[in-house]
Amino acid sequence: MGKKIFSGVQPTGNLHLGNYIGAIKNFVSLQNEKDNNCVFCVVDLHAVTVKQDPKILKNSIRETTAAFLASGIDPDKSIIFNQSLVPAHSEASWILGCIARMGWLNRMTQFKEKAGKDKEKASVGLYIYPVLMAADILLYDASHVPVGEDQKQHLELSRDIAQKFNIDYEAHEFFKVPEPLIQKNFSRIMSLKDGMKKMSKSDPSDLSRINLTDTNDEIAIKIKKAKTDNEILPASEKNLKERPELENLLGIYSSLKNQSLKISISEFGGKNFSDLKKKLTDLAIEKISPISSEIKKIQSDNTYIDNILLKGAEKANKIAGKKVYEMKKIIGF
Ligand code: AQP
Repeated sequence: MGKKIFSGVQPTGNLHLGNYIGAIKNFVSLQNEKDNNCVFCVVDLHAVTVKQDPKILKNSIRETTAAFLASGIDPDKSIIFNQSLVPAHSEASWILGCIARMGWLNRMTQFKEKAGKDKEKASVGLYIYPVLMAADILLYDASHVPVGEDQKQHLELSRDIAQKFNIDYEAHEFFKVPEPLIQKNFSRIMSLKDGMKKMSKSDPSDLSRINLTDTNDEIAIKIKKAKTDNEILPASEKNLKERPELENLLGIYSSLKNQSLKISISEFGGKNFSDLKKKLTDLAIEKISPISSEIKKIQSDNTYIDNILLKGAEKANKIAGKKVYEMKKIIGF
């Protein structure tokens, strides 16, 4: 039997290599596996947990959709839609918010990181973000959720919420308990400027990430300026942990080349950083430039993008609307 897949990406601009390697690349492989049913969502309700400019948000929703399509997600095989077009997500999120415990949410590290020191000023939405994520996943009875490593904790929370609802309402197996699908290797791509920080859309420095819409020149400059140390490259995996920037560049190279880290290390052992950077630049351009030009091509036709989202939302509404209706019946509404 195939897998039921659900995953989402926030339309917060600057889709980067981390989003691609950690998530979107896997979406495409999962879509192309026989018998899988895939739902890929542009999670715009999640995006407004921090303030967004309405015009930029609208554009980002389309850009994220274009990135899905340009990377190989096929609207005839997978459901593609934006979350705000399907009211069941907000409805289910409220109900599940009454299931989730404060103690569970207080443990979420992403909230702590994103809220920073002044958490009194963070939105309530940012705090309950993982509950909305649970609603997204559970409404589609997803068996598997492909995400980057940074989302593992939120997925565990979704599992806890599903189990508690099933127990509290004696609704045996009403919610399917989803499994995370996190790649063993290269599941967390780090900033080009700091090997200890994840590559992120919201990093103020554009040099910290390679965007899927970057030109070839921009990719080359960013890799050239990526942080490095002064030592030659090692011939074995030993000591790589103490050289996070090197580990990251080798990881990106390996992932884009679909080869193991071990093979990449044997390719570059004893050489200089400049050798790795040169080959990585060529490879990154080879892989990203077709996606980047396809994104631009697709983005020139907003009606085409909007129609895909509308058609996807129709299909999603049928599935999610039915599930939320059943949820309401179970709880006595
Ligand atoms: N650096 C990363 N390495 C591997 N995977 C990553 N993902 C994000 N960053 C990395 C994965 O991409 C998917 C979509 O992420 P998202 O847009 O929903 O939110 P995020 O995790 O908050 O991504 P960003 O880029 O870091 O955005 P900001 O800066 O707005 O917080 C997810 O599966 C995620 O794991």
